[in-house]
Amino acid sequence: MLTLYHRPRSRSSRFLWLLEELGEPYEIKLVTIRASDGSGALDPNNPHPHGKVPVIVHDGVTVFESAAICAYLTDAFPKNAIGPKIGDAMRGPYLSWLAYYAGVLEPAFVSKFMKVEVPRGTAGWVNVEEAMEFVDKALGQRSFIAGDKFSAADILYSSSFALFASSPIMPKTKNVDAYVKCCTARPAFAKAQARENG
Ligand SMILES: N[C@@H](CCC(=O)N[C@@H](CS)C(=O)NCC(=O)O)C(=O)O
Repeated sequence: MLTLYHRPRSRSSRFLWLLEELGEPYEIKLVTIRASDGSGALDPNNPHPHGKVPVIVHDGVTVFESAAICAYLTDAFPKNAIGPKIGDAMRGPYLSWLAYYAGVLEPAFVSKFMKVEVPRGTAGWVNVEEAMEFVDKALGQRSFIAGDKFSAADILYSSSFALFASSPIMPKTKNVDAYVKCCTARPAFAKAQARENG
């Protein structure tokens, strides 16, 4: 049994997309979360340690943090090859890009959103401009973020870039635009949108 704890239009939405890509049966449990405007509330039914989403429970095992959920699910459900297996040359890049998302890219975006300057040499991440220059270069060299094959890492990156498409926070580039269009044209993206509300 595989359960996604989900709040519509939040970071858990991209896991509907991943689950649709995997083609495995799953159930959605809608939960409430605390919103930045002070509304919302912790949900006692949510197993996440901080009451956040996403979190999944698979056969009694709880997994939280987006990058960890990607790695866990693509390892557990390899049928549709959405994540490279151990031994695949793309495995190292895949894990690197998953960790880079959580440890560098999200903190870079949040820093800019919060108008906090990223201290060079002290923070474990860099500013958005430097991170996006790296991402843009990578996407200029290959079709997807970790190689020439679509993976769960692309769900994290393309869904975030789609979200920031009209925001001044994100530097815009042709490579990123084309990448977002290509990833979100996948049938699983549309299927996930249809399940957004549970
Ligand atoms: N690092 C976490 C972030 C999860 C997160 O912050 N989710 C937001 C929704 S977009 C949330 O649940 N916020 C409610 C709260 O912070 O209490 C991940 O990527 O899984």
